[in-house]
Amino acid sequence: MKIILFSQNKHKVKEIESIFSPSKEHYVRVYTEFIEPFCVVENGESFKDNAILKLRFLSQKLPKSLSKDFILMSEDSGICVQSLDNQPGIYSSRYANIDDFSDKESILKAKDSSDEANINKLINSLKNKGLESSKATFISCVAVLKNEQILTTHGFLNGKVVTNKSGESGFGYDPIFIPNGYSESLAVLGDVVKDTISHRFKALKLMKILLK
Ligand code: ITT
Repeated sequence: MKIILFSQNKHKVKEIESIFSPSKEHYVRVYTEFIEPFCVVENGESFKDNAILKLRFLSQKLPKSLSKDFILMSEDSGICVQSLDNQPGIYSSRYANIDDFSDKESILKAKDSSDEANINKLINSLKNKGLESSKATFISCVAVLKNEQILTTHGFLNGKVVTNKSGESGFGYDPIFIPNGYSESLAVLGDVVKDTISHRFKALKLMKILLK
């Protein structure tokens, strides 16, 4: 299988490459190998909407000859924290730049924020409610365009977010997320464990089955 992946997030790209093709039997190439990088305004209402938006932009921007030879892929993901009304959800990458979750217009204008700022905002939001932890779920939606047909799959990872950071590995909210069945954060558990239990792993595993 030959895949062109849309993502600006180098951590995500690394995870998708190693999960999707651990022994390099398939071949995953990042879109910037073919065209200039471009941004997608992620204004969908769900992970699936946003994954499909990214896929459509990729398909429009790539030369048509490539779309014939390659399967196109995108992914949208985030974390839903139960005690915070399932925020930040689809807005996980811009969480620290959102002041008011009821103001949709300003949410759509907010830019992505750093992982550190997002984590600190989440920790403060929990502490402001007098909490040291909350149940939380990571969600990933993988979208693929193959032979002019769009396919999507989802993966979920349940656990809890805590107010103390630990570990260096991974990205995003990994230092404060402890998966169910474990006592350490994803950032302590490391790539080998994360890539066999993660939301992204589960969505990609289903996608591999659909693509067979
Ligand atoms: P692309 O859209 O270019 O792929 P992105 O980082 O903007 O990259 P998303 O819009 O899907 O991707 O936002 C995902 C955000 O959700 C990410 O920046 C993290 O804050 C969080 N997130 C998703 N998966 C995660 C994971 O495995 N570990 C930690 N945080 C994660």
